[in-house]
Amino acid sequence: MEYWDEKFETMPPEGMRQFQLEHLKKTVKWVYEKVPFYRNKFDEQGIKPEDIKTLEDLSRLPFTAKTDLRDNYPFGLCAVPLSEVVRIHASSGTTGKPITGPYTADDLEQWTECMARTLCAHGVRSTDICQNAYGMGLFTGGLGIHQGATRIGAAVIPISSGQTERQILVLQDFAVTVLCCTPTYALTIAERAEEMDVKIRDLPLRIGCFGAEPWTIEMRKEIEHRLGIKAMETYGLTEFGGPGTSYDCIEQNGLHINEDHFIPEVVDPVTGDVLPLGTKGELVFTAIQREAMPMIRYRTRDITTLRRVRCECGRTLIKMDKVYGRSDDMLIISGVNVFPSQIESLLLDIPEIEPQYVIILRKKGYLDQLHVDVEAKRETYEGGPQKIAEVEKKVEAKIRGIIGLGVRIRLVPPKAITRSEGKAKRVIDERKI
Ligand code: DLL
Repeated sequence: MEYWDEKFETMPPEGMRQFQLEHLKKTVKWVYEKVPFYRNKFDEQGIKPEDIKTLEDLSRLPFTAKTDLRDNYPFGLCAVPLSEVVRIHASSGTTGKPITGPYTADDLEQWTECMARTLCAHGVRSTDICQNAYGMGLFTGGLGIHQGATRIGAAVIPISSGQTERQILVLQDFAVTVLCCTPTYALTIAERAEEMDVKIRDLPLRIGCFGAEPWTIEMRKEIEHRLGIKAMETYGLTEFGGPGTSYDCIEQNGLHINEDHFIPEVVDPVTGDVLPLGTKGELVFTAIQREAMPMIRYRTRDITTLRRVRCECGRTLIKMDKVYGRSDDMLIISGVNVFPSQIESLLLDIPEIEPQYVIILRKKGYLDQLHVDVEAKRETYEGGPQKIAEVEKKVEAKIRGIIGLGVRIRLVPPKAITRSEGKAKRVIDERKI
């Protein structure tokens, strides 16, 4: 078994707790002294840095939320002068202002190491040829992978996302062994290759490094099958430097969190109460080694479960389940809570359709209506209206049976749904709230 940083990746839990406490204390003092926002918030709650004596005291600190970042845009939460900042990334942010991510030189170094750990756990080695099809730019995916793969010594191809035919040409000609992109873009590449009659399964490609959006286990299996690879996953967010916060090991049953950098908690999304390990809730992180913008108890809005389990890979780092969805993506349809991932899991089980779909929510009078447009496989579509109606009924019955909601399925022709090159948009909510 190979680790990138054996000391931390296999550290006994007691040693890790001591390390975390020491760095938590330093970070709380650091932000209290350097960031008026934190000082005011701690003062309001009557907490001084010296009050943090044990790891359990973390729960006494106030939460930080996305709105705090927006209210202090662009650099209000930055703990160092901009002269010490060497890089600034930002999240795309579909609405409002983006979230900024400033880094000092040391922050960049830590991020690079977190990414090297990640890729090493995925099985990437210095002999690999790594096609980096994450968006290169303000988005953290591209440069994060670039730095980590370069640190490992792999040959990196910084192709960025898009231009799918060129991606396929490079995959073939450069004998690429590792593909890095969003899972939905991997699927777009798989599909285009099939149309071009390129058999990616027969190429040297062996590992995928996917992340940046929720995807189900069914989707992972589909990608593994179509590309003939092991589809590994990384999770992260701009607020914590980008990808590399947690990652799959060869076991592929939960993502190890780099907990020497990020202390995780899971809380009840409504009350904010800390939940015990093994319970599903909202993931909260505290960054304990970052200098420029060390977030304290940041509410990620991502829903998962933390598990302290013995992993066959030998890593002792705590694991989080595959992200189930975001609390703000949870759809409340006629009072029923539904995650898009539940619908995706069901759809991917049906052989007559492609894994391309859009969930549309409408209102008729006071009633919510759930519509799902899903692409028919070519054979299904060519089967004619009767075949299409039959499959639509089958999908409707399946969703109704499991989620308990009436749904209107519309099978659309092959290619009718826009393909993703980055993070896919799966939900359109047309209801006026
Ligand atoms: O998406 C960082 C990243 C780049 C992660 C490349 C992995 C690979 P943001 O654009 O700030 O950063 O978006 C962060 O994306 O809060 C999650 O909701 C979602 N997300 C990221 N990774 C995963 C994942 C990057 N593996 C937000 N599974 C996060 C599910 C993910 N959701």
